[in-house]
Amino acid sequence: MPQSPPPGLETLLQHPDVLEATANINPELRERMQYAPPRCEVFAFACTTLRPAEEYYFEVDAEARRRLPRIIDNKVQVLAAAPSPDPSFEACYHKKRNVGIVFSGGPAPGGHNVIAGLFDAVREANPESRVFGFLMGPDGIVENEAVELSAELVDAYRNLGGFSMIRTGRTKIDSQEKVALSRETCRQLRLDALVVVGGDDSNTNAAFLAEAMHADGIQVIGVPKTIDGDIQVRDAGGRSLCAMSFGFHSAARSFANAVSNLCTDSSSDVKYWHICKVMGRVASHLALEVALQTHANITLIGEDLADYVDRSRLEKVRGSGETDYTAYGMTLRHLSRVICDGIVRRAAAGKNYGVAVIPEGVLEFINEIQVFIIKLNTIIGDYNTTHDTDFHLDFPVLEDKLEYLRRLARRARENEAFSVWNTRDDDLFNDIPAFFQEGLLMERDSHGNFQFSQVDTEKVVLGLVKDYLKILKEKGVYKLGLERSWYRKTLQRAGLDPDGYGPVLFRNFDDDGLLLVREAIISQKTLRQELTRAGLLAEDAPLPAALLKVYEKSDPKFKTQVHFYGYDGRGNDPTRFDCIYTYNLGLTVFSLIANGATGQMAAIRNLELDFNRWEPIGIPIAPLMHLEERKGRLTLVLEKSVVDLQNPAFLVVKACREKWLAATPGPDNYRRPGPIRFAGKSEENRPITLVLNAIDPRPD
Ligand code: FBP
Repeated sequence: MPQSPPPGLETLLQHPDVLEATANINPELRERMQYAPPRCEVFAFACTTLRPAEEYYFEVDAEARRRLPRIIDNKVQVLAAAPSPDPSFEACYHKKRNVGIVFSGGPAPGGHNVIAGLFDAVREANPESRVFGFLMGPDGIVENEAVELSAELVDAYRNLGGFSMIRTGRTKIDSQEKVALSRETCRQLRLDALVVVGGDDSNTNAAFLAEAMHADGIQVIGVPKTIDGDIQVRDAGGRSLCAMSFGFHSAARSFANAVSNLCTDSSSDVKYWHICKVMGRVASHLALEVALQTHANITLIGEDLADYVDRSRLEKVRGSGETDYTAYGMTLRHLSRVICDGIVRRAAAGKNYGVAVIPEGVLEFINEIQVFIIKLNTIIGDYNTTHDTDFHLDFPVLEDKLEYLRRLARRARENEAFSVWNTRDDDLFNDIPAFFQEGLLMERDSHGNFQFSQVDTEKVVLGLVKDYLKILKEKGVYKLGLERSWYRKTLQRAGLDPDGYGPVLFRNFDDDGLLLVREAIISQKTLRQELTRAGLLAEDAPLPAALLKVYEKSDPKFKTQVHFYGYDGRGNDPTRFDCIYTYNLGLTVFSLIANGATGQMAAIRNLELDFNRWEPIGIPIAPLMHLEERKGRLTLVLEKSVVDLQNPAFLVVKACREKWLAATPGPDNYRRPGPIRFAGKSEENRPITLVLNAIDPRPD
């Protein structure tokens, strides 16, 4: 029987405070949505023109020239004001247009403002123009699923994170059939232009669509989106054209706030190492920015690990005329040693806690994993082509996949010419845990990328770290440093002489600093042996409780908490930097369209400088493409930018490593960036990476 509501409930629900408290929109959100981002100077004019910037040049890939002949010779274009345009130009600029826009790939904060900027510019140029949003990513183009954007809809998402207005997807328009369907959609909607907001792969797609739709007169413009920050464009002369994709700053700030909170917790509770994996499929830009924002104790940078040289190995073969190639690049074993070194040193300084940041894509930079990824890509790609089927459908469970690999290894034994997967590969692969095998064999995304976000990278790394710490414990190396005053007090309370026992218990009793128990003492048994040998304990006497307490305190327990920061930061509302950046990208897109450009990516030059120096530009996409291995074959794609180890941002992090590790008694050097704020300055101005990379480190 339905129960009748308690008396007065209706009145309670209508109370203004209840209405305010339960509304979907709170005052902060309202303020955010009403914010009108400033416009770059050039947009003060009703018309803009494009000035080809001949000073920029690119090294064009021959395959890109062959496949993209209509757009390969595009130039960098700088937007300029057109204060008194001639009437025909003005008429064309303001003509009625239909423009379609699509989000492609993972969400990135600021995407809605690209739409808002474009929508405002389109409507200001001609109120009768229409903007369509394709639903669910590129599938919306292929299947003609679109919604016409109204002012109400656009207003409801201004300055808000996510891509929820029209949603997104990862479909790649990579077949003749999908291209034909996309052209048909554009024709049916009478589109003048299509805007693809996406990462490296989606901008690659945009270039191919621009080429395919050239004859139809449909312009295609790309927009550099990805939290990974790996769309950073320079010309062949090293001049920066796009310093950062949008969404990076907001995601990095969101991750940094969470990591910084863990630094606070960790240094309060002093019992956990927090292992934080942060997104970024391959490049470690996000981890680098998090390091700069938080000063976490350990931050791995994949690109740096790949650059590792084991000097001891080179030393061993010095003079023999041989080169030990295994000395170059990081192995999983080395990696665990690097992390353990930091953990052990902090423990010696009395800090058996800390925060380590691990980039999601770190394994891509580890020698043996990279080899596995490439080999498995080739095997899966070849299987699909040869059998015209799908490897993952044919071998749905791990055991079936492993059995297929075993068959390949047998084939390699029978036929030396077959080398893609040999017995050694199979043995090595069988040595890694099943969850990681599964991860490495997992289906690639539609663009052929290895899906690092699906792999428990932190678990792999942590497993190795735990194993090695166990060894270091057995060797007596991993010890917690003890306060001298605490040691004295503990022994004196028990009526024992601290100076008598000190030299037997500790390796540094006569020096300064925290006390470190001798390496030989790794158990109660060995403690007893040392005391007996020194004549401080009779053979059959019980261990004094105070000495046991000292030993136990010096024996660190490695307790961890594992975190993954990715999807949360991707869904954050944008920082003020990203709000302004993306709104101006939207305005830039319209200027490119109104000036007839196609195959260009909208960008803002000088992002690293103050807003009044930002310059909207168009960057040609085709000349940025190169051949890359995807699904086992070479594919033409936009080049990803990884962390440049010569750039100031990395050099600063490298130089501060020791300080931020803080393997000395005393406070840590954590930095608190705070949450993303919509008001206020500094943190929200721009990524620290950009600020540092804009510095010219050469002496005057
Ligand atoms: P984009 O390159 O499409 O912007 O996506 C980046 C990213 O967020 C990576 O950081 C992450 O590895 C991946 O997407 C996760 O993909 P999915 O959303 O398919 O889980």
